[in-house]
Amino acid sequence: MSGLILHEDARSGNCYKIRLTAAHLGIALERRNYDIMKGETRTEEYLRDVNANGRIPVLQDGDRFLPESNAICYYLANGSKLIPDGHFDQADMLRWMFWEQYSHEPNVATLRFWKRHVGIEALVDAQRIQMTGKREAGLAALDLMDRHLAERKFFVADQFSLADICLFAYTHVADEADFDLEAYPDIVRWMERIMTMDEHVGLED
Ligand SMILES: N[C@@H](CCC(=O)N[C@@H](CS)C(=O)NCC(=O)O)C(=O)O
Repeated sequence: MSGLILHEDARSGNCYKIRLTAAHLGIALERRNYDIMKGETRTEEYLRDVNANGRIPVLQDGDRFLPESNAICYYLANGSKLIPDGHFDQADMLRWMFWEQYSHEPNVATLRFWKRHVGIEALVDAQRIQMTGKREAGLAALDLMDRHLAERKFFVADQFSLADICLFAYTHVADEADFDLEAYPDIVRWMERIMTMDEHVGLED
């Protein structure tokens, strides 16, 4: 790995995961910003040269381009302290990262995006219809996390790992989607543990 470039929109939690992983590992990233609200990841050039899927984040390593936030975190952290030893714990870490993408991010992050960036009044009917279901699924995700953390400091193997980083990214800003984090005391304690680590960086740093 050398001369890594992160193609991002700095407001995105998916991009923040990568900066947080890099900070914990002391990896330098050059940052290239795109405004997703202006369709800057949907241009012919971006689709051809960076990501045919039209989204950020993408990590560029030389002439290779890797999309998908959790895959990028895994690439940066492979063989590091952020991945537990043991095949079961490694798979369990991936379990939480897949769960984040299926059960957490599509609900918590999408509601945050609609509220904070699009604006509720600007939503189209198809999005409005989905709001109640996404809120219920977001509440269920936070509840599951809180119950899991009641008996643990971190998600997997009693150590800070990529599972924590990937889940922290959108959980710590869930209040921006009107989720009341005070209702989840074990999530709050877990977030405090993460935010007080020496290597921690914030979403807006
Ligand atoms: N599963 C992908 C999701 C990527 C994604 O949805 N990115 C959003 C911002 S968080 C995006 O690029 N939206 C712009 C667009 O779709 O035009 C990941 O984890 O990286």
